[in-house]
Amino acid sequence: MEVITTHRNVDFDALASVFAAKVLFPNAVAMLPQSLNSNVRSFLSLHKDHFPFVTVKDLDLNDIRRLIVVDAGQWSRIEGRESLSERKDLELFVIDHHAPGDIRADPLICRPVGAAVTLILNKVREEGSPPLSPIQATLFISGIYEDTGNLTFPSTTAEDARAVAFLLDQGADLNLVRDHLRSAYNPAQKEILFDMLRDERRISQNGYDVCIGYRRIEGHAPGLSLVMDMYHDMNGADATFGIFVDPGRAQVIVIGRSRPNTLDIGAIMKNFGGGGHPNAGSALLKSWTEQDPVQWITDLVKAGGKSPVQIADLMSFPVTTVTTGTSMKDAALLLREKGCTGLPVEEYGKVVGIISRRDFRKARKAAQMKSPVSAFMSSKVVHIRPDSPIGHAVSLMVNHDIGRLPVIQDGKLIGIITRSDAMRYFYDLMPE
Ligand SMILES: [Mn+2]
Repeated sequence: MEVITTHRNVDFDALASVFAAKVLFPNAVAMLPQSLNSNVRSFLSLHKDHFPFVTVKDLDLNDIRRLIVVDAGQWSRIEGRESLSERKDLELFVIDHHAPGDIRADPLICRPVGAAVTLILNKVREEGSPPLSPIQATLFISGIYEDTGNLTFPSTTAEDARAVAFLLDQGADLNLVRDHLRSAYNPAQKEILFDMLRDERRISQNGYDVCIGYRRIEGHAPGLSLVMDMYHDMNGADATFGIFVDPGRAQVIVIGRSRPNTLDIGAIMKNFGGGGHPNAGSALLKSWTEQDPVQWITDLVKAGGKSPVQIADLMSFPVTTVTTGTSMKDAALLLREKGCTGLPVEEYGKVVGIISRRDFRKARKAAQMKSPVSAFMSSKVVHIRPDSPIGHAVSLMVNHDIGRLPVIQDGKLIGIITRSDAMRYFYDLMPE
């Protein structure tokens, strides 16, 4: 028997991948784990006839000759792995878009695209399979939209967009997609969210603002990842962790979210046998000994947080400065000569102001150009430390509407970082 399966807590990409794989392997049986995300569960209750499936309980796993695993590469995520992972005679085929896991398969298709179903649809197109039904196309496009945040997550590739175009050609219905992906937000989730907001802890780690929510749960608590999405949106931190402790089952679920270019959540979760993407991930821990959650996350971030690019790596130095007594005219000449848009103003070796192009507009009269820069400079100096992450520089510039930040260490000016330095970093325009 040929069986297609996927990871526990089936989401739309996993479900779409299973049924797209069924286009490639029409004789295979779709076997879904018993834990389904709530929106997938409601989708299936309506579409059972179009997408028939079995569970582990319906099959004798020894009858499986060939196992096709989609959207997962790790045995720990597969239901029935106890009897499947040790089988020597089992033919394995994996199609996945996560970092390679421990399922040794041949063939193995594993590339970092936004959604696993994209990889399968590539094969479907290559093989020139018969046209998809609009119902299939709608399910498959839901998988791509969910895993790529409607093609906005940084993990999205041109391949994902091409797969979307292909599915729209096949009649995918975007009105239905919105409906499928709308998550049920029930009173239990609301209660968890409110408790977490009331009792949140914040730490600063590796230069990042990290928010930690901690809550006890009892038994199965569906929709925690939705709770975490909302919690992360609301608390505005660089990274957010939710620690959900279930004393009855002696297990802990850790879910993380982060803003782009901050902490790599997937890498952190991997240290704990979990996984995910740079901006979202989770892990299930089977042992928990009442540690202080804040300390625990601090250690976890320290151990798994990729050392971020720091201001010191991007700043320019040495910095051209003027003193408070420099005339506006001389400062203007210096600006033009250096081709920059602003200069720090120093007095006795300390930065006391910034004079920028904007300030020169205020001093249009010729007489005013003879005044010292101290008359026109802005003396509110927002500065940054060299070991801060680049994300902090960007939020300071945006919040204060400024284009440059002096980099100050031990009271001394050691560099300057500008908006264009930050842009260069974000758009990968680093000079070779
Ligand atoms: Mn996926």
